[in-house]
Amino acid sequence: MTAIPELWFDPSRCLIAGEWVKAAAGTLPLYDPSTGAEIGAIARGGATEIDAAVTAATEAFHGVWHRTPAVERGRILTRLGQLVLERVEALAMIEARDVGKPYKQARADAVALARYMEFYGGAADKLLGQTIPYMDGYTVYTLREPHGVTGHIVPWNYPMQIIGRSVGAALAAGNACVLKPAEDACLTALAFADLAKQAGLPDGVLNVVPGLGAEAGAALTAHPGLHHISFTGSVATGAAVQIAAGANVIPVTLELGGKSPQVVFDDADLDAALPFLVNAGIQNAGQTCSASSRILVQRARYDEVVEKMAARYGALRVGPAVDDLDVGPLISAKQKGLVSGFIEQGHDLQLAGQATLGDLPSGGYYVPPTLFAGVSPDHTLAQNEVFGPVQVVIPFEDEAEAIAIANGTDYGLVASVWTDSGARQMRLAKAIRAGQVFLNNYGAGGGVELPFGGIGKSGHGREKGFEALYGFTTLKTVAAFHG
Ligand code: TXE
Repeated sequence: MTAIPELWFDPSRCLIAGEWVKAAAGTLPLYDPSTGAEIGAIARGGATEIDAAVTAATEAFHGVWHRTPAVERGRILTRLGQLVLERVEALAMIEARDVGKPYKQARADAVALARYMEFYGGAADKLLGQTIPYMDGYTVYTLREPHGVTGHIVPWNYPMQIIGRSVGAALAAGNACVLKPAEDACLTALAFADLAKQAGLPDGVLNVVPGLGAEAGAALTAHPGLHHISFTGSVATGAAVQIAAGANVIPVTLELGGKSPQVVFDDADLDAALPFLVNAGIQNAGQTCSASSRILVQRARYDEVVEKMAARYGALRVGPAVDDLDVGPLISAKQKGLVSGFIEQGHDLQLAGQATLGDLPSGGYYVPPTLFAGVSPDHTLAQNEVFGPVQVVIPFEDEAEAIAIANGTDYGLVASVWTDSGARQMRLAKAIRAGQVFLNNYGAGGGVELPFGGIGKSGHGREKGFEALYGFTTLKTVAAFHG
């Protein structure tokens, strides 16, 4: 077993009430996706640790955090952002090892985590209420107040970014948090919580309980002491989380992935579009909620787009995270099985392009990035989230058909439109059902300022930007009668 040299804390413990504690059920093995080797152990948190964490958060909320001035909460988050920046290289190395993410992509996540702390640190004291003109003799105003104790269930694909957008906003709004990171990737969550302690976050305001979804995750969602749950993950688990939250009548924010299209019209600037068409599908080995897995191309440019995308696929380099190539391994043997199954389901399609897997560590969770063309919009590969480096190209005739195909899945997270026509850009931006629409780009650099979330099976509620802050508060109306 090779330890991870960058770790400065014991990864086999939970952080509860400011103490690093062992889980009653012991530990779970930790694997390196690049090699499949066991490289350590993480805590197997369960109902006992979750209960202790919710109790600690409740006490910290009432005892200190709720009464900490917004400006001071902001200062702590800003300091935390600074500590994250000072540790960027270490955090990136840990994430690369834990998630199998090529180093530069992991580094970008660490920088984004710092940026979330800067943004929400700066926003903490700008969360304003309103005064409402009302009847003579009254003064009416609204207060934005924290929910109390918020639960955060985070997946393994972008741990640092998702913790940043969710925990960062919740803390800025004055909530105390219980974070359940994914069993496949919890190291940077623990590192972040340790840095938060160093930044001066009072004990118990942020508690981290790693563990299995069915154990720690289910215990958290069912806990009657929670006041809000933020979940990012699969549709099936998200639905279960919503049902559990319903039993306690608390609000949930769900971000459940997508089948996001890029729509390429015949007047598009293809040279500008091409890098985005492919990168948005293979970044993080396709394990991105906002991955673009459907490329819709108008008939006149269809052959050209397929040919150029296929050439890029042929040139993609796949390898261990530390080699920092274009595509790393998938997160787990389970995910490799899922994605390989999807690729097999494309046997009736045109295999337009595929990367070659070279000499790779035999135990690593690699799949070849794969491009299918001539795909009908109702094919299983055009309807279901693959969550691997697999894209389909679908031809269309005109604008009406493009809109119908773009909107023709259960999801609605992100979309982009490539066209020179300003009028068409405006029409498509309105017609496409998605939480974010990009015109002549994809993702806009993932800005922390930009509200993000889905409709349909992609979930509900908004993260990032100020919208997330509103979501982590409850609005109180105060009506004073003074005659
Ligand atoms: O997800 P889960 P998995 C999609 C993607 C992927 C599929 C399966 O399509 O192929 O989901 O991935 C916790 N109560 N996305 O199995 O189960 C779990 O411990 C409470 C898209 O990893 O949803 C982890 O912390 N929590 C997505 C988190 O939920 C539970 C990102 C996600 O796990 C739980 C990840 C339970 N009963 C996967 N069961 C995106 N939107 O980007 C599990 N968890």
